[in-house]
Amino acid sequence: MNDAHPFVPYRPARIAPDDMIGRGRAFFEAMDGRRSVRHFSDEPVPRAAIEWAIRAASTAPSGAHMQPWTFVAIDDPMRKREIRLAAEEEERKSYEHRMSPQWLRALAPLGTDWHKPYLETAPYLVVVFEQSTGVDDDGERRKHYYVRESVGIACGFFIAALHTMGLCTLTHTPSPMGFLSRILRRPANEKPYILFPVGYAADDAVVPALVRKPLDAVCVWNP
Ligand code: IYR
Repeated sequence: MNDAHPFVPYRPARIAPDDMIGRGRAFFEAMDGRRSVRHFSDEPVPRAAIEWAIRAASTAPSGAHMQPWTFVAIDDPMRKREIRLAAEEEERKSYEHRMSPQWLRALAPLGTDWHKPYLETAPYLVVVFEQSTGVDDDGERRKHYYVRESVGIACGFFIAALHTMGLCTLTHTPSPMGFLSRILRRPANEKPYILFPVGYAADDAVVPALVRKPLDAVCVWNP
Protein backbone atom coordinates (compact mmCIF):
# COMPACT_ATOMS: atom_id res chain seq x y z
CA MET A 1 0.00 0.00 0.00
CA ASN A 2 1.33 3.43 -0.93
CA ASP A 3 0.06 6.71 -2.38
CA ALA A 4 0.01 5.30 -5.88
CA HIS A 5 -2.05 2.32 -4.76
CA PRO A 6 -4.33 3.40 -1.90
CA PHE A 7 -6.40 1.02 0.21
CA VAL A 8 -9.78 1.84 1.79
CA PRO A 9 -11.49 0.25 4.80
CA TYR A 10 -13.77 -2.69 4.08
CA ARG A 11 -16.28 -3.78 6.76
CA PRO A 12 -18.66 -6.33 5.28
CA ALA A 13 -21.82 -6.91 7.33
CA ARG A 14 -21.42 -9.57 10.05
CA ILE A 15 -24.32 -11.98 10.05
CA ALA A 16 -25.09 -14.16 13.07
CA PRO A 17 -24.65 -17.90 12.36
CA ASP A 18 -28.38 -18.74 12.48
CA ASP A 19 -29.20 -16.00 10.07
CA MET A 20 -26.19 -16.98 7.97
CA ILE A 21 -27.47 -20.52 7.46
CA GLY A 22 -30.96 -19.28 6.69
CA ARG A 23 -29.61 -16.91 4.09
CA GLY A 24 -27.39 -19.58 2.61
CA ARG A 25 -30.32 -21.94 2.27
CA ALA A 26 -32.52 -19.22 0.77
CA PHE A 27 -29.85 -18.35 -1.77
CA PHE A 28 -29.39 -22.02 -2.64
CA GLU A 29 -33.14 -22.43 -3.08
CA ALA A 30 -33.31 -19.39 -5.31
CA MET A 31 -30.43 -20.63 -7.45
CA ASP A 32 -31.75 -24.19 -7.46
CA GLY A 33 -34.90 -22.82 -9.09
CA ARG A 34 -32.90 -21.62 -12.08
CA ARG A 35 -32.96 -23.59 -15.31
CA SER A 36 -31.40 -23.04 -18.68
CA VAL A 37 -34.18 -22.20 -21.10
CA ARG A 38 -34.47 -22.81 -24.84
CA HIS A 39 -38.09 -21.68 -25.25
CA PHE A 40 -38.35 -17.93 -24.95
CA SER A 41 -41.25 -15.50 -25.08
CA ASP A 42 -40.82 -12.54 -27.45
CA GLU A 43 -42.34 -10.28 -24.77
CA PRO A 44 -40.26 -7.15 -24.34
CA VAL A 45 -37.99 -6.81 -21.32
CA PRO A 46 -36.78 -3.43 -20.05
CA ARG A 47 -33.31 -2.62 -21.29
CA ALA A 48 -32.45 -1.48 -17.76
CA ALA A 49 -32.76 -5.09 -16.56
CA ILE A 50 -30.02 -6.13 -18.96
CA GLU A 51 -27.89 -3.22 -17.85
CA TRP A 52 -28.28 -4.11 -14.16
CA ALA A 53 -27.30 -7.70 -14.90
CA ILE A 54 -24.22 -6.52 -16.78
CA ARG A 55 -23.30 -4.19 -13.91
CA ALA A 56 -23.65 -7.12 -11.50
CA ALA A 57 -21.54 -9.34 -13.77
CA SER A 58 -18.87 -6.70 -13.92
CA THR A 59 -18.46 -6.83 -10.12
CA ALA A 60 -16.87 -10.27 -10.49
CA PRO A 61 -13.33 -10.79 -9.26
CA SER A 62 -10.80 -10.86 -12.08
CA GLY A 63 -7.09 -11.49 -12.57
CA ALA A 64 -5.19 -8.38 -11.42
CA HIS A 65 -8.57 -6.60 -11.51
CA MET A 66 -8.32 -6.22 -15.26
CA GLN A 67 -12.04 -6.95 -15.77
CA PRO A 68 -11.20 -8.61 -19.09
CA TRP A 69 -14.73 -8.74 -20.48
CA THR A 70 -17.02 -6.96 -22.91
CA PHE A 71 -20.77 -7.56 -22.84
CA VAL A 72 -22.23 -6.87 -26.27
CA ALA A 73 -26.01 -6.47 -26.08
CA ILE A 74 -28.20 -6.82 -29.15
CA ASP A 75 -31.91 -6.14 -29.56
CA ASP A 76 -31.98 -5.27 -33.26
CA PRO A 77 -34.07 -7.95 -35.04
CA MET A 78 -31.88 -7.83 -38.18
CA ARG A 79 -28.76 -8.42 -36.12
CA LYS A 80 -30.41 -11.24 -34.20
CA ARG A 81 -31.42 -12.86 -37.48
CA GLU A 82 -27.91 -12.55 -38.85
CA ILE A 83 -26.53 -14.19 -35.70
CA ARG A 84 -29.13 -16.95 -35.77
CA LEU A 85 -28.38 -17.83 -39.40
CA ALA A 86 -24.62 -17.84 -38.84
CA ALA A 87 -24.94 -19.88 -35.62
CA GLU A 88 -27.21 -22.41 -37.29
CA GLU A 89 -24.81 -22.80 -40.18
CA GLU A 90 -22.01 -23.72 -37.76
CA GLU A 91 -24.23 -25.80 -35.54
CA ARG A 92 -25.60 -27.78 -38.46
CA LYS A 93 -22.05 -28.75 -39.44
CA SER A 94 -21.26 -29.61 -35.82
CA TYR A 95 -24.30 -31.81 -35.31
CA GLU A 96 -23.92 -33.45 -38.73
CA HIS A 97 -20.13 -33.98 -38.90
CA ARG A 98 -18.05 -32.48 -36.11
CA MET A 99 -19.47 -33.83 -32.85
CA SER A 100 -18.53 -37.37 -31.85
CA PRO A 101 -21.21 -40.02 -31.35
CA GLN A 102 -20.30 -39.95 -27.65
CA TRP A 103 -20.91 -36.20 -27.50
CA LEU A 104 -24.23 -36.51 -29.31
CA ARG A 105 -25.27 -39.23 -26.86
CA ALA A 106 -24.34 -36.98 -23.92
CA LEU A 107 -26.54 -34.22 -25.36
CA ALA A 108 -29.53 -36.47 -26.08
CA PRO A 109 -31.24 -35.76 -22.71
CA LEU A 110 -31.15 -32.04 -23.50
CA GLY A 111 -33.02 -32.48 -26.76
CA THR A 112 -30.81 -30.00 -28.62
CA ASP A 113 -30.19 -29.87 -32.36
CA TRP A 114 -28.84 -27.31 -34.81
CA HIS A 115 -32.02 -25.25 -34.94
CA LYS A 116 -31.65 -22.12 -32.77
CA PRO A 117 -34.95 -20.19 -33.12
CA TYR A 118 -34.45 -18.67 -29.66
CA LEU A 119 -31.67 -16.52 -31.11
CA GLU A 120 -34.45 -14.53 -32.78
CA THR A 121 -37.31 -15.02 -30.32
CA ALA A 122 -35.53 -13.81 -27.18
CA PRO A 123 -35.71 -10.01 -26.97
CA TYR A 124 -31.98 -9.74 -26.28
CA LEU A 125 -28.78 -11.49 -27.16
CA VAL A 126 -25.84 -10.71 -24.91
CA VAL A 127 -22.53 -11.93 -26.27
CA VAL A 128 -19.71 -11.95 -23.75
CA PHE A 129 -16.22 -11.45 -25.15
CA GLU A 130 -13.00 -12.27 -23.32
CA GLN A 131 -10.20 -9.75 -23.75
CA SER A 132 -6.69 -11.20 -23.99
CA THR A 133 -5.27 -7.69 -23.57
CA GLY A 134 -6.52 -4.22 -22.61
CA VAL A 135 -5.27 -0.67 -22.50
CA ASP A 136 -3.74 0.97 -19.41
CA ASP A 137 -4.18 4.58 -18.25
CA ASP A 138 -1.32 5.67 -20.52
CA GLY A 139 -2.88 4.08 -23.55
CA GLU A 140 -0.34 1.24 -23.52
CA ARG A 141 -1.46 -2.27 -24.34
CA ARG A 142 -1.38 -4.49 -21.26
CA LYS A 143 -1.75 -8.21 -20.82
CA HIS A 144 -4.73 -9.68 -19.00
CA TYR A 145 -4.39 -12.58 -16.58
CA TYR A 146 -6.60 -15.57 -15.81
CA VAL A 147 -8.92 -14.36 -18.52
CA ARG A 148 -11.11 -17.44 -18.89
CA GLU A 149 -11.51 -17.87 -15.14
CA SER A 150 -12.42 -14.21 -14.73
CA VAL A 151 -14.92 -14.15 -17.56
CA GLY A 152 -16.45 -17.42 -16.41
CA ILE A 153 -17.08 -15.98 -12.95
CA ALA A 154 -18.56 -12.80 -14.45
CA CYS A 155 -20.89 -14.92 -16.55
CA GLY A 156 -22.00 -16.76 -13.41
CA PHE A 157 -22.85 -13.47 -11.76
CA PHE A 158 -24.71 -12.41 -14.92
CA ILE A 159 -26.81 -15.58 -14.91
CA ALA A 160 -27.60 -15.17 -11.20
CA ALA A 161 -28.60 -11.53 -11.67
CA LEU A 162 -30.96 -12.40 -14.52
CA HIS A 163 -32.52 -15.17 -12.45
CA THR A 164 -33.05 -12.78 -9.54
CA MET A 165 -35.00 -10.53 -11.91
CA GLY A 166 -37.19 -13.40 -13.15
CA LEU A 167 -35.43 -13.51 -16.49
CA CYS A 168 -34.13 -16.60 -18.24
CA THR A 169 -31.08 -17.34 -20.29
CA LEU A 170 -29.04 -20.10 -21.86
CA THR A 171 -25.26 -20.50 -21.99
CA HIS A 172 -25.17 -20.98 -25.73
CA THR A 173 -21.79 -21.79 -27.26
CA PRO A 174 -22.14 -22.24 -30.99
CA SER A 175 -18.89 -23.68 -32.22
CA PRO A 176 -16.78 -22.22 -33.68
CA MET A 177 -17.87 -18.75 -32.60
CA GLY A 178 -15.66 -16.61 -34.86
CA PHE A 179 -18.71 -15.36 -36.75
CA LEU A 180 -19.69 -13.32 -33.67
CA SER A 181 -16.46 -11.30 -33.86
CA ARG A 182 -17.18 -10.55 -37.51
CA ILE A 183 -20.88 -9.72 -37.17
CA LEU A 184 -20.37 -7.65 -34.03
CA ARG A 185 -17.18 -6.03 -35.35
CA ARG A 186 -15.10 -6.77 -32.28
CA PRO A 187 -11.42 -5.86 -32.12
CA ALA A 188 -8.65 -8.48 -32.42
CA ASN A 189 -7.99 -8.59 -28.64
CA GLU A 190 -11.51 -9.92 -28.03
CA LYS A 191 -12.76 -13.48 -28.48
CA PRO A 192 -16.37 -14.66 -28.10
CA TYR A 193 -16.92 -16.58 -24.86
CA ILE A 194 -20.65 -17.25 -24.42
CA LEU A 195 -23.77 -16.11 -26.25
CA PHE A 196 -26.70 -15.52 -23.88
CA PRO A 197 -30.23 -15.19 -25.25
CA VAL A 198 -32.17 -13.31 -22.55
CA GLY A 199 -35.89 -12.92 -21.96
CA TYR A 200 -38.89 -14.43 -20.25
CA ALA A 201 -39.50 -18.13 -20.60
CA ALA A 202 -42.30 -18.93 -23.05
CA ASP A 203 -45.62 -19.74 -21.35
CA ASP A 204 -45.32 -23.30 -22.63
CA ALA A 205 -41.58 -23.65 -21.96
CA VAL A 206 -40.33 -27.06 -20.91
CA VAL A 207 -36.91 -28.07 -19.60
CA PRO A 208 -35.29 -31.49 -19.40
CA ALA A 209 -36.09 -33.41 -16.20
CA LEU A 210 -32.53 -33.18 -14.90
CA VAL A 211 -31.39 -33.98 -11.37
CA ARG A 212 -28.53 -32.09 -9.76
CA LYS A 213 -25.73 -33.91 -7.97
CA PRO A 214 -26.22 -33.88 -4.19
CA LEU A 215 -23.67 -32.25 -1.89
CA ASP A 216 -21.85 -35.48 -1.09
CA ALA A 217 -21.22 -36.07 -4.80
CA VAL A 218 -19.64 -32.67 -5.38
CA CYS A 219 -17.91 -31.91 -2.07
CA VAL A 220 -15.08 -33.70 -0.29
CA TRP A 221 -13.94 -32.63 3.20
CA ASN A 222 -10.36 -33.14 4.36
CA PRO A 223 -9.46 -35.98 1.99
N1 IYR B 1 -23.31 -25.89 -29.01
C1 IYR B 1 -24.30 -26.88 -29.36
C2 IYR B 1 -24.09 -28.20 -28.69
C3 IYR B 1 -24.20 -28.26 -27.24
C4 IYR B 1 -23.09 -28.65 -26.51
C5 IYR B 1 -23.17 -28.78 -25.17
I1 IYR B 1 -21.58 -29.45 -24.14
C6 IYR B 1 -24.38 -28.50 -24.49
O1 IYR B 1 -24.46 -28.62 -23.11
C7 IYR B 1 -25.49 -28.13 -25.21
C8 IYR B 1 -25.38 -27.99 -26.60
C9 IYR B 1 -25.72 -26.32 -29.13
O2 IYR B 1 -25.86 -25.24 -28.58
O3 IYR B 1 -26.67 -26.96 -29.50
